[in-house]
Amino acid sequence: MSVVTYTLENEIGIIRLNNPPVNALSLALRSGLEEAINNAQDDASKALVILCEGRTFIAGADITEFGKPPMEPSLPAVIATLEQSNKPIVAAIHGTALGGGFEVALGCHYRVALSSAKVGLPEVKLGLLPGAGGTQRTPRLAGVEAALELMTSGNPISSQKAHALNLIDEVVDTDLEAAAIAFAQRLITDQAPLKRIRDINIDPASAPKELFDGYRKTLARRARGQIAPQNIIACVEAAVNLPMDEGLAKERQLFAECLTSPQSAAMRHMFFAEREAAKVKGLPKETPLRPVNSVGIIGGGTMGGGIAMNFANAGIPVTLLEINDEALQRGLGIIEKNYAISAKKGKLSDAQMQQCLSLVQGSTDYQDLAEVDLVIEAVFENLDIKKDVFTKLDAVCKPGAILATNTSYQDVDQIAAATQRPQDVIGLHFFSPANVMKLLEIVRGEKTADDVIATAMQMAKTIKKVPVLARVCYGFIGNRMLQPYFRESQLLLIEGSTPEKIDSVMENFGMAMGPIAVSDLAGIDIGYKARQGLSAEQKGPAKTHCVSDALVEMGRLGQKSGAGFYTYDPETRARQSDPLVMELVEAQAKAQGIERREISDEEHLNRMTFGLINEGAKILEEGIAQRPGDIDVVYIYGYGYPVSRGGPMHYADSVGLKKIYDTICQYREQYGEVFWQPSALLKQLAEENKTFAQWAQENA
Ligand code: 3H9
Repeated sequence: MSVVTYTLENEIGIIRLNNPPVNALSLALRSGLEEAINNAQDDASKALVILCEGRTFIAGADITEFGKPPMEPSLPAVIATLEQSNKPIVAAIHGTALGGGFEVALGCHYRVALSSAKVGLPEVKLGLLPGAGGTQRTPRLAGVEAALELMTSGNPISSQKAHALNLIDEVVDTDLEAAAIAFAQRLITDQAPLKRIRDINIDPASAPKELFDGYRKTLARRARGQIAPQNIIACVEAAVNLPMDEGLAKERQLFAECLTSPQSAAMRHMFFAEREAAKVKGLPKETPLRPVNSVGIIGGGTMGGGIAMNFANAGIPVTLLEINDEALQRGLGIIEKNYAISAKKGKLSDAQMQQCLSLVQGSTDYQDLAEVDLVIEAVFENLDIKKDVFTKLDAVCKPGAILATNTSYQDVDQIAAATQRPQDVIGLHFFSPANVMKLLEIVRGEKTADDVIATAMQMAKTIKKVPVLARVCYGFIGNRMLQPYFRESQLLLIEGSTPEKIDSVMENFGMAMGPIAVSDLAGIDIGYKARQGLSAEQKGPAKTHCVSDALVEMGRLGQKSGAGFYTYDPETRARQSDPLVMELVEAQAKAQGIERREISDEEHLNRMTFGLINEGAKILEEGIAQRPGDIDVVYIYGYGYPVSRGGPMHYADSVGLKKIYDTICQYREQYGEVFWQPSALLKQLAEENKTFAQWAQENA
């Protein structure tokens, strides 16, 4: 079937695009569209309408084509053909008109959209800029500031908002096709002029230099180290100061710079990795799903409350269970407070807040969970307590209910064994704050049923989470990998570094926060408490935890006590260095017989990032994660890893696995096997000169 068809109906030429699933601008679509426009110039049509079949208008350039040799006609050339048409062209937009798709619409002379449609230029999220005239045409229609906002945020806007910004000419509630045809008919009747956006001039007074400077500064902070946002600003500046064709040339040049950058490769990798992660190997697409129309949550603490909010936000009623009335009221109070903060920030209306709150009911009686479809346990992180909760759930919950644990470390199989229905038990590991963080690790136990896994993956989408499937091991994917990362940060500290140095190396790399600052945020006492009762062997070498232990024993627990590795301003929570900490580090180093030395930035970076990678490779070889891309998704959505690096495993591929393996072997010689044991998979791939991405393809 052809991806582009053309019909002539009463003087209107209708061009239909049909390239499932999202009408991406593949070579076939570009050529077909160009040909249809060219042919229509000489036929009896007086106006043209571009319509899309399926669920959406064009969702953009075909991202799978990037990185391959370009194929003619290019998208800018097709859009030039559209714009130069001597007959008016109307774009009829439903679903989403994104990126190159919206640029096609901007190349048309008019745009009609359904009220449910969204338009946007999300290229920045792929490390790109709108490269088919979007940076030049958007500010001409919507003004410079709105265009900068649209393109540097990458967030789509509603058709109503786009209408208010002149980006859409007419918004209709139903029957888009009829409305677009009627619009075209009116153009013919009125002999309306061809409205070419290129003919609009931008008033330079609307775009003072300070506006661009302000954006440059803000984005340098918000999107640290990223090229695309800065290049977008340069393109919009060109739109103001240069004639259209020169502006387009500038856009081409800066688009090419982005496209060939490792940043864009990393972000495009993430786009596909996120979608791939939602798929479960070996599970047929048609696996039946269990209903999730009501949810019970056990534990009304920060975690349980946050989880409850996700379901209430999705319109699913929640019963929140606490041990007694006092704890319950406290839990419900926290939820109310969180909603009030969101409402104050304008993220939801008062009516929406009331609607969400009405969906959360409290209870102190397990019997109230008898009829719910899904229960999520979010109680204290202790195996015996969790097992006890599951035994109780097993006694009251209806057959077929999914019983989930939010544990971060505990053995899901042991928890499942506390019930008579281990096939219904699964791990749903939310990340704190659970109403904000996008990641959801879904942990399948040995006996978890396929339909429970499939339902959990689907449910994650319903509550707007990014799901990643894991198997059972201590810490699953994300927290297990943290161990060598934090271990190396502590070793670097005692061997010669400082908290500031360690954090700045990782923050310059792009991490949202360095490991030492994260330890302070999480609370240093957590690890300390976990170590109590362990044998010396279980605790591991003293030099990995002696500084933390000493800090806790001084009452420095991290941010919550106002001091940890850093001290914290009580008002702003800004961190400050504390000479006392360095005195303590030096004393501990002495006690451990360590001669502190100068450590290069490169060694800092490699020891911490290679620690993550080596553990990630072990997770793959053990089958804990399905794919390297899944690990990348975990780190980017759950641990503040920079998206422009594509996650630890993509970063590993960009560095080269042989280099990483050789360096780890050298660390093993230097620091001992107790810290560095190279993964067998890493060794194999290094020897075969392969990447994790190649391995993933071979094992798809
Ligand atoms: C661009 O346009 C550059 C230009 O400015 C300049 C050029 C010179 N290409 O997300 P879903 C696949 S850059 C190829 O699950 P949804 C996707 O991988 C582009 N494939 O559905 C998935 O495949 P699979 C700017 C694409 O309903 C399937 O379609 N545009 C593309 O949840 C379904 O996707 C964007 O960045 C694509 N462009 O969401 C928009 N888009 O089934 C990117 C999707 O094998 N797309 N696929 O896993 C989206 O944001 C969402 O896909 C969309 C639908 C909102 C459209």
